Formats: sequence, C-alpha cells, structure tokens
Amino acid sequence: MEFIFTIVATYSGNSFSICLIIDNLKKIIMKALSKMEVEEFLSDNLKNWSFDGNCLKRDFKFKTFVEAFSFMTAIAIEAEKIDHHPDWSNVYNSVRINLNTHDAKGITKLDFDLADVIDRVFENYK
Ligand code: H2B
Repeated sequence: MEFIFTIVATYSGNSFSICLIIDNLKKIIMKALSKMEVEEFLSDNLKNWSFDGNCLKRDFKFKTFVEAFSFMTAIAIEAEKIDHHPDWSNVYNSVRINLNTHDAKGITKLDFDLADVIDRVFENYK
C-alpha cells in the first residue's frame, strides 16, 4: 500500500520519491532470514540479543527514567537515519526492545544493523 502511495507521490512531482521507491522495493524484496541463519548470526555477532522465533530481543536497565528516555531518543534519531524502527516499551528505568522487519514479516539484515546501532548507543550509558 505504501509502495502505491509512493508511486502516486512520484507522479505528483516529489523529488525524493525515486529513492523512496527503491527503499520500499528493497524492503519488500528483502527476504526474511531462516531461524537457523538468525541464531547463527546472533551467536557470532550479537551476543546480548535473543531470538524468540519472531523478534530479536534485548532488555536494558538504567539508573533513572531520564537516562532511559535519553537512550530511546538517541536511538530514535539513528533509527530515522536508517529508516528502520524498533518496537519497544519503557517502564521507568527499563527499556525492552523487539526488532523485526514488518515489511518482510521476519528478521532481515536491517534488524541486525539496528541491533548493532542500539548496542553502540548503549555504550554511552554504561
Ligand atoms: N521498521 C521496521 N522495523 N520494519 C519495517 O518494515 C519498516 C520500519 N518499514 N520502518 C519502514 C519504516 C517503512 O514502513 C517505510 C515506508 O520505509
């Protein structure tokens, strides 16, 4: 549906739309990885994340609510840059993050990239 909206935007002269079409196509075509591929990548590269068969998961704890919220804000800025966004929840000083690629209905490289970004951001809060 979003893809169709993007095509409509192209014909109405939006100069960013060709990039958006390519991005959306990439996400639609992008194949979800198998359970084994995901588990293998996690154990080799993202040791702090787990996989429940649906999402990559990690829980984070902070000293205060403000630190937790600041962490989320920093991630939000990075997520916008790569146009890939976490599913998350915050309760006081804890943040629970779930990652998957909605468009591909599974885990893709984008989720590994975002998990890596999140781990790097977290380094500043340890
Ligand atoms: N984030 C995640 N986690 N999965 C997606 O499929 C996704 C996203 N799609 N962020 C993006 C935005 C898409 O809806 C836009 C149009 O690029």
